[in-house]
Amino acid sequence: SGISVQLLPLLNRNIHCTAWSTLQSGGSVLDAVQMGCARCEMEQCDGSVGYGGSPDESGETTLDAMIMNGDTMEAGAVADLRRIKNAIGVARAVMEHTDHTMLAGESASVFAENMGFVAEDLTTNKSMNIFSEWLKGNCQPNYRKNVFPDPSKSCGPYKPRAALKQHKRPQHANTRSHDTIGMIALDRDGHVAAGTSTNGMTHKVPGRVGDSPIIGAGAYADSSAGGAAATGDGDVMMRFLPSYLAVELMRAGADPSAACKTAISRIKRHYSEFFGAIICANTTGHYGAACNKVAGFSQFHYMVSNSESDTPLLKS
Ligand code: SD4
Repeated sequence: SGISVQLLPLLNRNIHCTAWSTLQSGGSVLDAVQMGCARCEMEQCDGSVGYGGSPDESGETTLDAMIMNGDTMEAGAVADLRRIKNAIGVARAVMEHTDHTMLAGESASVFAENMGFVAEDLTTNKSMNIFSEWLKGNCQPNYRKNVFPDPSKSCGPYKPRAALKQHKRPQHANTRSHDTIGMIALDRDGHVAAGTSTNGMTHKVPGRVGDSPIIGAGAYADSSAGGAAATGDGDVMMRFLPSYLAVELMRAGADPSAACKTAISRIKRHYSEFFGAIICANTTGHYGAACNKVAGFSQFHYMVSNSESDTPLLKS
């Protein structure tokens, strides 16, 4: 009864099954995307989704998320969301309860509280530890040394960036596998939805917003063409709207794999070493994926459930 495709930060079948079983039990494609992402938020997938991950330069975890309805082209997004764990839920509330598309920062949190979302501290012992190690100058073990050859330049000892006048201090994607959950769901009636949820980039400048909540960058859905979702080095990827591009290429007749490859190579033209991946699915339920293979990090995993098999197919 449709298809659910997702870029998963963790090889976690349960999260995948949450989206698929939502579809199977008659939920809408939007419900499937929301429930799948929300589960990841609660389980803190890989530390890159939900609370307790990717502390910023002040130690705080902030969340980005979006959801898009490919039938109506409505979308809802939150950026730099603070104190609320269920970012994808707030994104959906923005879509369904306001005339707006994106709310950001402190005011987004106030909106969420007014909508009944519980305000909680998003800091955990783990995120505090990542932060305090960084203050001391200890990099996380998974830094992309190949991309940032001098890791000492990109971690502590902490000095405010402004004082250093170093606004371009390199950021790091968390590269154990990849980050962010990105999902596409398509049902048998051809409804398409897509969404993302992430806690962004570790040690980001407070206020930094990544690609994930940007419509057309993190994800895109149009029931007349298909859906796409992307993950990786958001600061670079958002400049190319890869999800929008992939959907438009599928509309023009490209098969999903070719659409994904083109979206990735468009970014590579300018940033050959960027870290990122994209998944897409068209309205006939065909899907594809592509990533940029930077040395040492050549694998992205995604999972697919469709009516031929409701056992998630794991792909690299
Ligand atoms: C971001 N794309 O905020 C997200 C996080 C990520 O590898 O996927 N990092 O840039």
